[in-house]
Amino acid sequence: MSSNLANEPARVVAMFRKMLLIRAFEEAAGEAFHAGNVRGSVHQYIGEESIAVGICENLRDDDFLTSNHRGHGHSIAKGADPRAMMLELFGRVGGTSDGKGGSMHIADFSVGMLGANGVIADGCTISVGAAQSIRLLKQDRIVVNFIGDGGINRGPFMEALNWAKVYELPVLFVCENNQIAATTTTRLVTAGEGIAKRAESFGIPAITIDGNDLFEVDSTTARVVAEIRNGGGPQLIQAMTYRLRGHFAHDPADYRDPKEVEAALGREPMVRTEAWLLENGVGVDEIAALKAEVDAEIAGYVEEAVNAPWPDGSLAFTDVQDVGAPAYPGEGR
Ligand SMILES: Cc1ncc(C[n+]2csc(CCOP(=O)(O)OP(=O)(O)O)c2C)c(N)n1
Repeated sequence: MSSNLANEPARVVAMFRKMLLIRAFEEAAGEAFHAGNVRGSVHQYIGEESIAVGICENLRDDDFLTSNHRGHGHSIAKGADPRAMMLELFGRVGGTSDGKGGSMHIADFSVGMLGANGVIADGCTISVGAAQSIRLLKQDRIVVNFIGDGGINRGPFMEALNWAKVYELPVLFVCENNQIAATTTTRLVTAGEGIAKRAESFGIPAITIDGNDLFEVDSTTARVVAEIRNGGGPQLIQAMTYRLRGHFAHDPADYRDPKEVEAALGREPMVRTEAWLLENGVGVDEIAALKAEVDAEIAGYVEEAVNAPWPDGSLAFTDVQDVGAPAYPGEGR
């Protein structure tokens, strides 16, 4: 591991704490799903925490973020409130969208989190639209779009790359390459030489890094974000990683070679970051205290969410776009 971060142990501790918070949130979200408390799917971000944290620690609050179906980690890293997120997963009052969005539609405009998205690759085009607004308003914000390696095979990715480059928009595409899309090995369904080459074919600089190395993610992002903010146009980071759990909480992922999973466990970001901290003067007790603190924090949010009120049914059609959907029986229109 090498980056400026190495000279800033306190910053590493703060980033590690955020990674722990994401991990604890995801474990709790999975348990809540199995307990029947979460409607719909839960896609856990377990094993990829260093990417969200390493990227978002280099953003400003007023920078924008678009995400995908695996968006809890992105949202927490960008500063969304995990308490409100848990309420959202449970569909309760006080959730980020008062319970209407759920796991795949977490959004918090107060921290620039424009939304997770259940439609693969659709965050790409939203990010380009947001970047176009930044350009028109002559601001110096940037937009980060998180996309999976499966998402790069959908049309909106190509469309977004093209538009971003034609208008030299301030967008950072971050492809989290965990090498599998649902249950399909992505390499088997991807033509050409892959993600980075695809971006380069549009004239967009692309770099491939070890996404499980917090230090590499941090140093690369710091450089790339500065270049984009200074008007350098769009760029892409391909962050190599591995999804340690199934595609969603109810997927046992038994289609994977156990040896591959075991090898991945040895490279996982929590263990690596913790090892660095231990080697650099942070005590075992301090780390144990951090873990206990975040576990208690998340447990408190779960308890609150279990007991929180459901939204009033009369609010079902507020804050949602009504484009003339068919009337419900008895609605009288
Ligand atoms: C347009 C569209 N097609 C298919 C799906 C079903 N689907 C949900 S997640 C997923 C795989 C996504 O893989 P990737 O982009 O690599 O992200 P990862 O799950 O690995 O984080 C698919 C095919 C969808 N949600 N949207």
